Amino acid sequence: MKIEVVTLFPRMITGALEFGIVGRAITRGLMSVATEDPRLHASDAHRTVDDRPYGGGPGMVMKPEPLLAAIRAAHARLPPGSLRVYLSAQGRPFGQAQARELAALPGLLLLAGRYEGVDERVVELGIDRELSVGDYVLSGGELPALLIIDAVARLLPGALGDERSSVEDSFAHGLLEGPHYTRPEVFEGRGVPPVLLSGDHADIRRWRLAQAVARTVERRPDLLANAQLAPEARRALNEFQTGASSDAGASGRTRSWEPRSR
Ligand code: 4G3
Repeated sequence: MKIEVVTLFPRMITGALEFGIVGRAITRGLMSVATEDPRLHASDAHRTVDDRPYGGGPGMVMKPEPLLAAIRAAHARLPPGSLRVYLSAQGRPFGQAQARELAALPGLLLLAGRYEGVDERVVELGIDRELSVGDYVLSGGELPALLIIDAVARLLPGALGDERSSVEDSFAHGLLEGPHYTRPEVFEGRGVPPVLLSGDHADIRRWRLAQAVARTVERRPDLLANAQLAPEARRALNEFQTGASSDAGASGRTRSWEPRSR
């Protein structure tokens, strides 16, 4: 997959992509990331990329000519069928489903804005989709662009290596992940749930699913409203809900192997 990022700070993008799974995906040739700096398309002596907003008000707006020129230069390097995405807090929410959709594309252009935003005519003329990575305001679209690159990279076939698979991940099943443990068996006086030491793999699977369900109910009940749960996860949820609601107490029955709620 080919990715282009249009940004006034190219090194914010390239510097962050050298590491971990994303870095390996690039060195393995599964993905390429290039940048295009709108400042290189500014025609005046001062290389101006911003201007004051029509109608007044605070802050500056990215001016249209150098920005659209940068988008077109980057888009011309991408294969047909590529998508041009603008990151802003006004966009539709980016989630795992969107990540899967983007990972299936041959190419992706990400526009990272600065200042108060970009001239709206650039969005009309040069952008296919406006996405938000969450309900908060950042000083630029570079971190959202990196976040999307990361979420997409780990879905590319071969990116996680043979031993791991993104289908095991949080959200792949529509549930949060449960807790993880490694050695030592006792750490600062705290043990590991005995079931994980039992060697009974069917039991371990059921326990992990129950943990994932309990955590999702507690922390992200909104996920369960839309979740496409596998039959065995659906069964675990029903068990949790009947078990939890038929009992007194604020958060249902406490099982000995469940960590205390935080
Ligand atoms: C454009 C994205 C860019 C307009 C970008 C701000 C938050 C998100 C920017 C604008 C951003 C997000 C740069 N902040 N939630 N800041 O995805 O108003």
